Amino acid sequence: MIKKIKDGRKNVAEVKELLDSRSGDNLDEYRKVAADILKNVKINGDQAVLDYTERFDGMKFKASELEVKVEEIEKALKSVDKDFLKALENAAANIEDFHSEQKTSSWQKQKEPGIIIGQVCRALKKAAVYVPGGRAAYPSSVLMTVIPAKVAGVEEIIMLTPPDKNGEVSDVILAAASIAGADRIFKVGGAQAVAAAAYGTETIPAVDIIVGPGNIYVSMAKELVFGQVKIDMIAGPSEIMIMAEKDSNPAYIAADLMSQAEHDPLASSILVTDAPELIPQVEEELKKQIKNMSKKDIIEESLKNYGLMITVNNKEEALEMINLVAPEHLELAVKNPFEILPSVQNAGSIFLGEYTPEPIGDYYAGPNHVLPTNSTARFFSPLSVRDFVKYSGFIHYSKEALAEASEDVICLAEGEGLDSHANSIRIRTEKGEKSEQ
Ligand code: HSO
Ligand code: ZN
Repeated sequence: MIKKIKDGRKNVAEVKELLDSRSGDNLDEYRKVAADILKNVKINGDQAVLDYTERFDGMKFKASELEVKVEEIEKALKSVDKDFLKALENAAANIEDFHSEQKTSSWQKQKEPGIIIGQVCRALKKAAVYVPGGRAAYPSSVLMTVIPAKVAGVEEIIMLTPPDKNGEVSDVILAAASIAGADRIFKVGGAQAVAAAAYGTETIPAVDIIVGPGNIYVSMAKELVFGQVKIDMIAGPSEIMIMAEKDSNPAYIAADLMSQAEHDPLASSILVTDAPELIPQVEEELKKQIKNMSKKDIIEESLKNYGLMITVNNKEEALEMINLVAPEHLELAVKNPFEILPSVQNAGSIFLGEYTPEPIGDYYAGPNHVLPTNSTARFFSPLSVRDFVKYSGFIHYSKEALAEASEDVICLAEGEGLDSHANSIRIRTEKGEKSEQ
């Protein structure tokens, strides 16, 4: 049911091949569809958004119906189960606490007499958070995308999400948006939502950044508007990699492999261990536990296609495999996880110890669950407050300090053949004037 690789280190190519095989689709077709939608919305604004909403979501809205009304949010907050609401609030508090630590601030220093340098940090003015419709509409993702923007100090946070068959947004999504602090919510999905937020329409404001996961058209549209606005990252299907040893609990490992497999038939769940005897035990557990799962079919398909159990000779080799895969989620299901942590170079989010299963991070602990996938944890980070701020450097020189630096600057400017640059320094400094002769 799940593919096994013995001596993973010698068979790295096989592991790589399996990972790469997930992005088999030719994306050009999707990209073209998204590009057409972007162009139409850019030219025709609301009208194009309304046309696509009718075509793709089956809703014939007027422009004034695109925005969710305050009464709809109030109704949602009343109808959502009280325990669920409380759990959302508790999760939101943990997420806010974690992200508050990421706050980055402005600084300045007097480098020498007459020279002050520094950096100002400013929150982006407007952000859009995309929330997919249907089964992938997770209230937890609303918290994970809105709260970092809020902590950063973004002035206006809008949420974009497709309407359901009745022209509504689910109560739990509205409740999560309200708890997280979204300012406005629009019933628009797909590439047309990305287009509206990137270019602005009569009803939907243009923003500075668009974040959040979406389907392939949303991803393509985000890629295409990059530069016009900032985007976070292109998130792929979920991934989990678990490092386990002789005494690790096979029942926990099986449960956690399934926890990500249930997201998507394209999700990838990988076990790496230096204890070969663990593999049949985990398989046994998978067989036992999968029977009771409502998403059994998705789990089976995902494990069959992109599941992997890799044996290695020791922990060093396990770490080599981990750093090669660069998984979105990494569980260190070992006795001394903090000893392993310094050797992990590539992973989106790391879960230490057998009582730290991945779902505690998906929902609750505080770190973000919008994470780099497809091995991009080599260079990308989780969504954070830093995505919603930007920096400007600043400089102040006194007359004397400029005179002191002038010789070097004039030399560099002339070296680049930029006379007017040199002149701008020279005109202010005696030294500069002298060096002209
Ligand atoms: N594990 C997903 C996030 C999520 N899980 C949302 C449950 N709800 C990201 O890879
Ligand atoms: Zn999850």
